[in-house]
Amino acid sequence: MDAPRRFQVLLASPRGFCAGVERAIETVKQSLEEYQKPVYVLHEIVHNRHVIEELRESGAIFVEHLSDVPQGGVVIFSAHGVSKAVERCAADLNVLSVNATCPLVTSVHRMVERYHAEGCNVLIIGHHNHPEVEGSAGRVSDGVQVVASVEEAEKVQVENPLKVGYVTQTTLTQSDISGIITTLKRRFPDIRGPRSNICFATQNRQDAVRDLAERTELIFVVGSKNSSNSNRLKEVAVRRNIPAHLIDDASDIDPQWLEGIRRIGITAGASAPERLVKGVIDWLKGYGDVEIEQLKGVKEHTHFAATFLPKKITS
Ligand code: 10D
Ligand code: SF4
Repeated sequence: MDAPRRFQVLLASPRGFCAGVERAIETVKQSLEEYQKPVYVLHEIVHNRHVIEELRESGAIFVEHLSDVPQGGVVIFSAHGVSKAVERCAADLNVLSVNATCPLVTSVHRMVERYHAEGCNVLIIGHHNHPEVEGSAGRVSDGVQVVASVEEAEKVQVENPLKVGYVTQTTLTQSDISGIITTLKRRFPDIRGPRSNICFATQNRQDAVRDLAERTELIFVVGSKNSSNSNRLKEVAVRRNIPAHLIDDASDIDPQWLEGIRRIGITAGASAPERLVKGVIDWLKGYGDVEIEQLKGVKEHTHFAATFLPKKITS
């Protein structure tokens, strides 16, 4: 008979929900209590399948178009933020909008608006078609382009090379953006922009995975496939030559991944609930003895109060 398997499981710290995600989910929950159901949410409130399923069961209706919200209805804008056109359209359609955009994304919006008001072309370093990038680009009417790679940074054309500003998506890695920023600075020496807009929560979770990768042979990143920050956590591990898998929950685990593995690291993206991490640990317990160690990491104290809910539309 085979000897029982033993796993040492190391948990990254910090991991899971960030302050912006907690606030966004709380905003949906409060809205469900405050307004007559149903409450509509434009786009997934955060990019996590389990969070969406849970809120859907509580009465939230997720839509991709404002035209799917009935007149007089309530619509919540997701944590990733929206364009000015979406805000205007909601007002025109006479729907009550509740803004669950993370305040750190809103500060990127303000930066885009300021550069534009000062006559700059604005370059948004980030992923094409990601809702945060689309929302940031849509804060101004023109003069914005998305730059997703060094190749795109080499080719991008601006009206006046002396008047250019850039911002970045909040959930990238420093190594994703450094080559792009270097290229832009070489081409447009007067370009203005921050070191990055990568947020503290994204950075802390990446630093924690680096720590995890030093001590483990395999890493599970709990998070959904459309979650940018969760994908970046997997990349951080893979770049350190540690096999890593992005899993929605324990049911995604292929037991073959565990062949010859003793030390397993677990982390979770900023939109992944902690109960899913517990589910992975419980699943591993079904495979052998599990010894758990919680790594020490940066403590996060940031809390964003939930969105102020406007009064119901009565007419
Ligand atoms: O895809 P993502 O990482 O931007 O979003 P997710 O909903 O997974 O996590 C929260 C991050 C936000 C809202 C972007 F700031
Ligand atoms: Fe806000 Fe950062 Fe969380 Fe995005 S990952 S919601 S920017 S705190």
